[in-house]
Amino acid sequence: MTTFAEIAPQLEHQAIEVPSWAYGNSGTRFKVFGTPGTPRSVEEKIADAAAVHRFTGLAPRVALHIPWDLVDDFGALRSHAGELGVELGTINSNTFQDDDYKFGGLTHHDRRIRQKAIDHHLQCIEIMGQTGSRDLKIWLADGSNYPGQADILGRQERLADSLAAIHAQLSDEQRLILEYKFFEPAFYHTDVPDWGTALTHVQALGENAKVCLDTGHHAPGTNIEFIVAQLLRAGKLGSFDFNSRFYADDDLIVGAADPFQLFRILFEVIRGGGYAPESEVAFMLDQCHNVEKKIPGQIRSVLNVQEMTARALLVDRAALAEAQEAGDVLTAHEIFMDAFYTDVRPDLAAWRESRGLPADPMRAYEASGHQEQIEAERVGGAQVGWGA
Ligand code: PSV
Ligand code: MN
Ligand code: MN
Repeated sequence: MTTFAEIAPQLEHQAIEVPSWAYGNSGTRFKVFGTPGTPRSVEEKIADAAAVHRFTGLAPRVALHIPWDLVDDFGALRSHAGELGVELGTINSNTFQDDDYKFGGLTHHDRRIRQKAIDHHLQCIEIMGQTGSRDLKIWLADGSNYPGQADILGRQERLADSLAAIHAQLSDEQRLILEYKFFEPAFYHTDVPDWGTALTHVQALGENAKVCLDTGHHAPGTNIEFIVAQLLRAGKLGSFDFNSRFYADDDLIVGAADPFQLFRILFEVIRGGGYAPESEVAFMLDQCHNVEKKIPGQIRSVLNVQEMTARALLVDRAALAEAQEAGDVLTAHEIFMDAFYTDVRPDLAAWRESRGLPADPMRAYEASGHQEQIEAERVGGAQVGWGA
């Protein structure tokens, strides 16, 4: 049995990027509930992300979404982040909130609109230069609602051309990350619905083009850890958008709906080399806190990833391989489950303390008075995300 002391050094390098939009008010198409203390500016969103890092030591970078996080001076925003102890991370493009994109962006049949969508990505690449970001993450809302509405094949051709035009503007150190999603907002066909489509496109682009796996973007019952293994094998797993779901793209706290699935995913990440210190797989969250407080919602999320990573590291891989090769199904399964059922929370608490972090970041945040302070200071928080 592997012990916590043996795996603890591997927890040192864990970094989970948090999304700026997690700190803004979000909701469903039915209602957006305002949360007291919601940031009024991009700077305040970064400050909230920095608070998550202070209490956990796990979240050194914050991802931005453009134009939600558009500011005049990204250099100044970068300095602001640095002063708070975090860095600006992935730049997410957004071609889903403009009337012109009603029938698509990068896939659009109208050259003008397609060029507008390409230009938006070029603007994102410029921003990356100022923020020092490595990754441009592209998720497209493109698709159609009715059979016959759109030329599926023509859209694939145009998508390939548009992606090539964007990719050509990246430096060798920068990456294009293509995110897939099986439906929503389009309900009949989506132009990048699955990992196979995303893989086909990024393979055509080159070495620095990869796939983003958002854990909420699959049909119920999909074996996501299998996709992880495949993408790692192809050298094409660029990043994760972690969240959890009961029904569709629920964007709930990671590990809340199905902790065992999170464990299985992290096991395959580790097994496939995606968690090695030199790995370039980015761990990110893509979540919305509709009814819970946002900073502790993010703290809970990064802690859940850390906890499940520790449990996945505990799998005795040598013993597992032996059982697998002996065809000993039940022993292999038991070894796997033993690690999953191990409560690592006390060991993690002691380990955090030994590194000068709060043993229990959730309680430490509660006791810090930080939430009361931002609730008193910030009145009229900006609504970001889906309604912006
Ligand atoms: C789309 O559902 C998505 O997962 C993409 O990552 C977007 O950038 C994000 O949600 C917005 O919350
Ligand atoms: Mn996502
Ligand atoms: Mn999503």
